[in-house]
Amino acid sequence: MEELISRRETLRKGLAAASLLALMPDWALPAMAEDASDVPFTDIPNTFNPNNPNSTARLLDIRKIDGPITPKDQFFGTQHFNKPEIDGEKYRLKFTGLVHKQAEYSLSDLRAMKSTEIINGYECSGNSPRAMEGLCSNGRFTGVRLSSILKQLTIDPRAREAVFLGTDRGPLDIVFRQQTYKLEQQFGRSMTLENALKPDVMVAYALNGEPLTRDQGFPARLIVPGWYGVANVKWLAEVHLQEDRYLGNFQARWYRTLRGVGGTGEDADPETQWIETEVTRMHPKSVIARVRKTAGAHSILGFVLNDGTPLKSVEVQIDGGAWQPATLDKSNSRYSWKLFTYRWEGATPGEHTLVSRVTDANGVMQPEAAALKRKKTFLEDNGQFPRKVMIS
Ligand SMILES: Nc1nc2c(c(=O)[nH]1)N[C@H]1C(S)=C(S)[C@@H](COP(=O)(O)O)O[C@H]1N2
Ligand SMILES: [Mo]
Repeated sequence: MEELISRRETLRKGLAAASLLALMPDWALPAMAEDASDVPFTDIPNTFNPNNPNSTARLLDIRKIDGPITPKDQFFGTQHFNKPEIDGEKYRLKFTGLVHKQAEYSLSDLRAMKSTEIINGYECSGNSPRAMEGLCSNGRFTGVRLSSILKQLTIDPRAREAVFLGTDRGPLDIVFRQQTYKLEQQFGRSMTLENALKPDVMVAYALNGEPLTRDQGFPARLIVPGWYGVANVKWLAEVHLQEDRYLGNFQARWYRTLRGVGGTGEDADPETQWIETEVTRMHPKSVIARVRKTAGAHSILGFVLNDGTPLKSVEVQIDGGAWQPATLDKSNSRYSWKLFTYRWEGATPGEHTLVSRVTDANGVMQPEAAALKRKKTFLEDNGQFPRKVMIS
């Protein structure tokens, strides 16, 4: 960071041309690049393979983050069923249910509408240290505001719920009491109409300025900034407005969290209440992604994911010492991931433990992993992630 600032200052003094300054990268990693080398993490299992050909998921190797935007060909990817191959010419996005004008749009119809862009960083709600926190990315999405389409169609005042159906489908076990029904199901998610009409929710057809790939939901997908990845329905086929709650498998069952609240934290404590909640907005999480050795010191780079609430602080702790403030990157925006750097002075040879924590403006602090003990189900793991590095 300091290097970058002084480089900018030199330029500022030496160059009258403000336009050249605008070309300077507006983020911190380039400062770490010159004569810098990666410090190895010792906490990564030998079996870790972000591009495992036997897995349907692709992870981002966070050690390779080298800019604010995840390149399109490194973007993480995951889904439950098949990845439908859709003909962009034949594609139609349908709007059904409680709208006065039912409608369908082709991809070129969508592209012809007034477009909007947002930088959105998100993670799968199953992301965790087990996946080396690689089920996340940060991209620039282009599309059409969902609210502007819906308003054109005139929403029936009875509508309360927006259901988003993908083109993908597959076999599911639907359990009802003692019965299991083996059924072919379409991927579906929902949210309240109020949430669906928030101005940042969009039907996106491009990532980083290029069409979505098949894996990324071609031709169009939903993007719900600040929410866990599952809200971002890919291969979007239909938006259906209804009055009642939608209780599809991926809404009511697979994406919920069971946790204890109240009491002292012991399972036996009668004060403990067990609550089950839907997976919606991202809980604040920070992750140390990369450590670089520079001429005078070491540079720690990490990212924060959250629901868009402004941040109060990101802090780094080394070997159990005092928490130190990290520097948030200039490239950060409301719904992007928030990159941070920390300049680590005087690192001694040997193994060290580095951990970060984020606190948002509402005072919500990323918990220690142990504090999540009463979260019984594995989704929404935003615990602090202590990393081990070897300094040579
Ligand atoms: N149609 C459809 N959309 C989907 C899914 C799916 O299975 N089907 N998976 C969701 C989940 S769980 C996640 S985390 C994100 C992943 O988005 P990405 O593959 O673009 O990274 O897609 C979401 N959208
Ligand atoms: Mo996910």
